Amino acid sequence: MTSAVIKSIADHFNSHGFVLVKHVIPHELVDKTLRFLPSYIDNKYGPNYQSTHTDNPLSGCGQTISEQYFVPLAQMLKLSGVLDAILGPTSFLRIPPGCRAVHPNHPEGLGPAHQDGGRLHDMEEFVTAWIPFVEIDNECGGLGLYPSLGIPPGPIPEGTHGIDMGARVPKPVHMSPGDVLIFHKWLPHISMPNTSNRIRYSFDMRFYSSLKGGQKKQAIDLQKWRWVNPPNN
Ligand SMILES: O=C(O)CCC(=O)C(=O)O
Repeated sequence: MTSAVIKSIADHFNSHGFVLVKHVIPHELVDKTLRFLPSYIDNKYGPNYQSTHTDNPLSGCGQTISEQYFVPLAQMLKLSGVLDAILGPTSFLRIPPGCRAVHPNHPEGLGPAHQDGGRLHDMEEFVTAWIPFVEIDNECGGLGLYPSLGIPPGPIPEGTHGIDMGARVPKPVHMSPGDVLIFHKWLPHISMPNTSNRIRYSFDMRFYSSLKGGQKKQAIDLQKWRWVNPPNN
């Protein structure tokens, strides 16, 4: 990626609170993940498994098994220069990344409108990277964004039905495997229904610049490529 492309990606993120980065994950990595995830999830949960917003199939997967699937994806993003341009010297990946399998006829997706920053209280500045492994179109759903709100400077109150968006319609983001959607921690978004006949496999990764005391999860140091614990844990 040239520095002009990286700058335009960062400019889009800064003015809209999100950016879609096309073709950043090589197809070999997408294919490798797709060879693993469906059988792993079937074996762990059975064929009728429905993701929820709070479970995570990669938890308990074992460091060496799971690492070989998500570390190369994080590496591609880090080495592209995009994360550093958006977040500053991006140094850590929260572990484990979210992992989703949203089945057909999941009419409400995984949950209502929310901000990641309003849910992950132990983290300060971070961005979320949403990485699908299947084609994301109107039927398969993916994430719906509310950029019309601008980037709110902090949490919008969230009730049991999420953030009240009134009559606002979420902006769908169409993506192909290999694309990555990066968004600000305060950007409201919603998990869209999957009305296709395909299972929607995706990862969501959180990247941040510094490791603070009080963070609950382990991280991968993206400079040294090793697992680290937050201080005082
Ligand atoms: O993958 C999805 O459908 C929802 C993911 C999401 O909302 C999130 O990562 O915050």
